[in-house]
Amino acid sequence: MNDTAVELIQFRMSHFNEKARWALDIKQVPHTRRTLLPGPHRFMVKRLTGQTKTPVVRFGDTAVHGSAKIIDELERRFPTPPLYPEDDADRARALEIQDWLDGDIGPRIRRAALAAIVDDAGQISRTFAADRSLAVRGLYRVTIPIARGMIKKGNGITGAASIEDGYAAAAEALDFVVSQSGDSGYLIGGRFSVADLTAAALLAPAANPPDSPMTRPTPLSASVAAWLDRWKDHPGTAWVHRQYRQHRPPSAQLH
Ligand SMILES: N[C@@H](CCC(=O)N[C@@H](CS)C(=O)NCC(=O)O)C(=O)O
Repeated sequence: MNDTAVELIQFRMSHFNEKARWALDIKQVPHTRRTLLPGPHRFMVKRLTGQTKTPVVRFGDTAVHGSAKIIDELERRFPTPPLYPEDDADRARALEIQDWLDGDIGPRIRRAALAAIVDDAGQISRTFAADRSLAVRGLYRVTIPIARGMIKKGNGITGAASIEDGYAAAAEALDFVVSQSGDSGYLIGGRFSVADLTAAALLAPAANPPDSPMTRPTPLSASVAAWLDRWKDHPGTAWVHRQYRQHRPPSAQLH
């Protein structure tokens, strides 16, 4: 890869991947995207980074993984528009909110959102392989029942209480964005920052922002519809939709 080329290695439908994608898009960083299927992804990601989680962004020969580290690197290489608040105390608070959402809320919400699709191989295939050929989608679909135990274990889906805990995380974060955003509509310093981007992206699986990279594929299964129904009237969902409408630009992907 040449020194200045930027490549995002991602899953198509994933809130942590959406965080990195949104940061690349808002900074209008011309880049290519390599979309992997969860499962087979691990060979390439492990080779590049020594671990298996996406997103990964390659800046030339340097591979950075972890959405917060990726945003930090983007902020350094492509400072405009800034995602970090200028004021030191605001920046520290915005990064603290990002840490909490990344480390605590994000994985718990994913657990509940995944629980709504994990028993439906067709829905999993539509969610992660929508852009693939019919043959690849079909093949992927038949591997799901074999991988199901691993998907559940890997995401902490261990029973009803673990899923309830995911609902609690979604409610907590939706309540938080409403109480914290106040009159300005933003979490920190009266303007859009890494805190808003992180909250909106990580809440997207619950809020289903329309016309966005995180819009659920249709038809929705009954369990996905029930999961989304829980949150559709929460004012936090309207907050997420507003961030998407006002601050989520179209893709800066190179074609
Ligand atoms: N804290 C990480 C979390 C990344 C993460 O959990 N990625 C998931 C997708 S949402 C993943 O790639 N899982 C596959 C694996 O663990 O092998 C970040 O902010 O990027």
